[in-house]
Amino acid sequence: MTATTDGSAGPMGPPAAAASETTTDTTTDTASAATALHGTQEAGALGGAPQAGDLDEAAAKAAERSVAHLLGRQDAEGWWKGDLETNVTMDAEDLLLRQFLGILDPDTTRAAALHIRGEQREDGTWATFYGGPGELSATIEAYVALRLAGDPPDAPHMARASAWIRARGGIAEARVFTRIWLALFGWWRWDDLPELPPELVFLPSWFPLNIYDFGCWARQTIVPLTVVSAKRPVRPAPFPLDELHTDPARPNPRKPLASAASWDGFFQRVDKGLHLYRKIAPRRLRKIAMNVAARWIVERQENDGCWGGIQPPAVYSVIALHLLGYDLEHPVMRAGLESLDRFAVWREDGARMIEACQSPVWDTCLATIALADAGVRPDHPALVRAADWMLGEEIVRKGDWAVRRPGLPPGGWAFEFHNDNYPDIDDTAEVVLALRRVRHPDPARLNAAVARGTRWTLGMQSRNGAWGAFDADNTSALPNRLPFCDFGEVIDPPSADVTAHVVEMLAYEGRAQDPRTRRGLDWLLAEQEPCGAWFGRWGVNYVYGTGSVVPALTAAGLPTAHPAIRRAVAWLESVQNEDGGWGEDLRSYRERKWIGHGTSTASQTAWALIALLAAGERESDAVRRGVAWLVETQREDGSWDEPYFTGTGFPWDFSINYHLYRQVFPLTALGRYVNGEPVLHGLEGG
Ligand code: R01
Repeated sequence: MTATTDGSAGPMGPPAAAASETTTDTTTDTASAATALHGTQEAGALGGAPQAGDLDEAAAKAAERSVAHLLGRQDAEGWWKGDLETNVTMDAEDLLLRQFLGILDPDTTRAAALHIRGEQREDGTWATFYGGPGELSATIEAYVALRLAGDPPDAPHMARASAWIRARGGIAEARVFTRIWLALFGWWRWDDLPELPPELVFLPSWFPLNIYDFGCWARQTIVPLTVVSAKRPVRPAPFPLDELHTDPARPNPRKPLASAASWDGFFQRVDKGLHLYRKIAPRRLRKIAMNVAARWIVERQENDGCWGGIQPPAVYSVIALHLLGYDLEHPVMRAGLESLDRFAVWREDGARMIEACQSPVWDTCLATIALADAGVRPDHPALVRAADWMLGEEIVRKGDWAVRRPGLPPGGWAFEFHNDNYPDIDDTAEVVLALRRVRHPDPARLNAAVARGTRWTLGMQSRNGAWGAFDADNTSALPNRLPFCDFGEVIDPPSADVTAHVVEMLAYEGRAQDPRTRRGLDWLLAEQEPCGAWFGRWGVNYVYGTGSVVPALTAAGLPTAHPAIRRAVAWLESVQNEDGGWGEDLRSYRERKWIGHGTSTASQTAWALIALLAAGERESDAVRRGVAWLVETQREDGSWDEPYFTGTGFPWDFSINYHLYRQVFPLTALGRYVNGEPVLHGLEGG
């Protein structure tokens, strides 16, 4: 298949001037160069140190193949979506939910168990990312799910898992979420879990620890869990779980309290107080609180029945509403349960994987940018369809973000198909950048959407001059201190990667000199690590942060000779692998020695290249070797493999393998290598 199958005159535009100076044949556009090459050189056949001309041709051909692959994966409606792979706690909790509601069916159980079994490793454990260490909570949840599917505890794979779990301290050492799931079936005592009182919903938005001090994903999880925590439901256990305790006679060992002078010790004592309060809490007050929580939840249900487009809040919301008397036939519950089915991905072998959420908006803006970088014409039907679809996804009403920015008019994009209450700044910035790469037949419509998105983004700037993902000024240190919050990230403070995407977008919108852009830029410069890299909050890790920030700095007008950019270039070159690629292991979130280091991956190699190209390093040895790595590892069909997780949900605790990252980022890197840095066609004559 080629990129021209739609019958248009050909997708590739003329190369940017910057690139034509450096390619061997300045008169040949990338499409004809790639076509001329077609079939003459196999990927991986470069061998040795590539000659500049050979490499340029091979890169153009690799980009061409990648374009064809990506165009072939676009949905007829205009969007792209890769699988969003996380870990088996999603699948286990889905089964436990169905067991709890009494709707677990054999087919679902068998298909989920097939997936869970396939993810188990030799030592009996499950990890939360490819190649990662065994993780206790995930291993417990996966084990329980397989027991629900009928796997006997003495089967070798089950015995290996339970022995490992006991050696790690058993259920008592698992995270709070895991113990809540077990408490629902009497496998753990509710009294030995931190309290989460529903009266929390009464706290006004200026009071410490009110629900708007939590990141939106945690907020949507916590509100339903206050109801569950107050109700303390216990369903009959389908089997005992003694084998997951170190000492089944003493299943809930008490842990010593931390010093009263420490924050941990302070909140542990508050939690003890809340356990007492539970016994004396006025019944009527609790009831009103739970009704407020129920209304809060129901008001936030999306049109498709889910909550926030992500699976965990949907699961807990369904449980909470059920506990408050919504039966399974209630329209809210029916829609909620149907939405849960839509998180399932069915494999050819009959296995069923649950996605934590779906990434169509994010994948579509990144694919649009990549295709444009590769030289696909701005009025190509695929790009126009993508832009049409993105324009239709604009969110034009207020959401939870308006609690902190009440006067700000709406106009942003969320990550998922259905998440109108939680547009995010990262998606909005990248969608604007993507829309500007398309020559749309209705430029006034596109310009108006971009103007609203830009205004909303500027309004969401935090006090420190930078941007978080979903909210402004979501920086309270208190939520992470709660004994309840022992997993993941529960606040949404500004990060370098999101701020960089915003600064890049504002610069391309002609606002590089706006004082708000300059504050973001200053914040970024101050955030650079002594080694020259930036931390990656939503991608792994310093390679993602640095790959995001450097193009923003140059877009905002910093000269490539600026010391910050030179230090970033030096850092990237210092961590390049022998094979020419870049890789950074997820363990870099825990262990300094992994910072910048790990097996080369397509997306991380691309991030490094995108930064180096923005920094003017096109002719460097590092870039040549990196581009050669991408060319050599490309598959016949124009795609790349990437078992490693390079996306971050919560640093260390929750990692994501975005299955489209391996296609879109290498294409952007190759495209910019071949054609030069982006040129914004959409701004002409708009
Ligand atoms: C989760 C959980 O499953 C989850 C799922 C998705 C996200 C956050 C942000 C974005 C948008 C997309 C997805 N961008 C900023 C990212 C860009 C790369 C977060 C969490 C797990 C446990 C709990 C997510 Br508790 C709550 C939610």
